[in-house]
Amino acid sequence: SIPTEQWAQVIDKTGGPVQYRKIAVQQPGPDEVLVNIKFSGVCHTDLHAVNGDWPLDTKLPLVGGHEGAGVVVAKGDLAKGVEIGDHVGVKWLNGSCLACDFCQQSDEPLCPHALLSGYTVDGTFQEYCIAKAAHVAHIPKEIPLDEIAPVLCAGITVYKGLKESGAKPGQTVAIVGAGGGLGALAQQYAKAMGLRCIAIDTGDAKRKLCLEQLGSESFIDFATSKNVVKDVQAATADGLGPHAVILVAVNEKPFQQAAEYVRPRGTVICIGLPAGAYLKAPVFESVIKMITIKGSYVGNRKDSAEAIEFYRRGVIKSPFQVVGLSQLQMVYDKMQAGEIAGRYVLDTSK
Ligand code: 8ID
Ligand code: ZN
Ligand code: ZN
Repeated sequence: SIPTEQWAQVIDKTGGPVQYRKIAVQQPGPDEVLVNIKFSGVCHTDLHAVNGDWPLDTKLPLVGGHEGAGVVVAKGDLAKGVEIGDHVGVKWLNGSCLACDFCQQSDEPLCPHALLSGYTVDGTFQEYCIAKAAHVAHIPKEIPLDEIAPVLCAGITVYKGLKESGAKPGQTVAIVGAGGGLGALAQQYAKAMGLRCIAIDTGDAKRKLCLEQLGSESFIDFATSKNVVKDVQAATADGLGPHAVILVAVNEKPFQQAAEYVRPRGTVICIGLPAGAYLKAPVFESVIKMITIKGSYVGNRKDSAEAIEFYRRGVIKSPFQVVGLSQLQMVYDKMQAGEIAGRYVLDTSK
């Protein structure tokens, strides 16, 4: 039976603090499902939402979270293609109109009516979460729910970004912010897609992780390198730079460096969203190198299904640690300090 009250992590105002307290369980609307969230990853986006980093207001009070894996416990009359008992994921894209120009061409993240979990609607840092039935990710029952949680935002997003880069098997991608949640998964998806990786981040723990567990061929420490641009180029066999750059760092600097070291004809994919940051590229080199710079934003329903299928096949392994939902503030503190290698996943029962 579904309780009327549940534990959640809530902010009442931008800037926090985040409070672990009991709130009411909502009922699903006609086209919605109610998901008993078992585990939720913590994405840096959740911290941006608390801090008010972006030029887009959140709802308040707000339950954050958008990497939720759980079990459907109730559904509305019009909720199609999903049954009670199914394992599903609640993603950043909680819902979209399914009718606009973008939804019609499977660019649902661009929908002007998109609902964003843990931002414009309550998210997955609670035991029972509402989501639009059309947009929940379907999770095969053989996949443990704690393991799949980070895939539901980080995995989908980097998989989509790698596809958008156009990099082909055998080519090299630089992953900037490689030791974080998105970066760790980016190396694993890149490897599974036949790409070679240069990891860029800082510290010995992240160096070890990238080189020994995640399959990168080289690691550049942005904090100790005397010249990141030269070092990245030197890490490619012919010294001409990586074919693609995946920017998942939460810092403006690399968004102003990538165009300098990307290979001629190469592509820079911007995914990280540091507060108030601007892209920069020299016009002369951008033109004569014929480079491409583009943004990439989560993924559509098909990208999501594909990213989960890579995981189900056992070719994606990325580190995560599980703590209780009650520990969210500790996770945010470590994230702010850049101390998380991989991902934290919250167990909503603790
Ligand atoms: O759809 C999207 N575009 C999307 C989806 C999901 C997340 C975008 N994001 C955004 C988040 O909002 C956030 O801004 O991607 C960014 C990364 O999220 P994350 O992976 O969850 O963050 P993290 O775990 O804190 O990792 C960030 C890493 O960047 C490194 C840090 O050391 C950390 O490991 N980093 C920093 I800060 N500065 C760096 C630099 N100059 C750097 N790495 C390399 N060079
Ligand atoms: Zn996210
Ligand atoms: Zn739409």
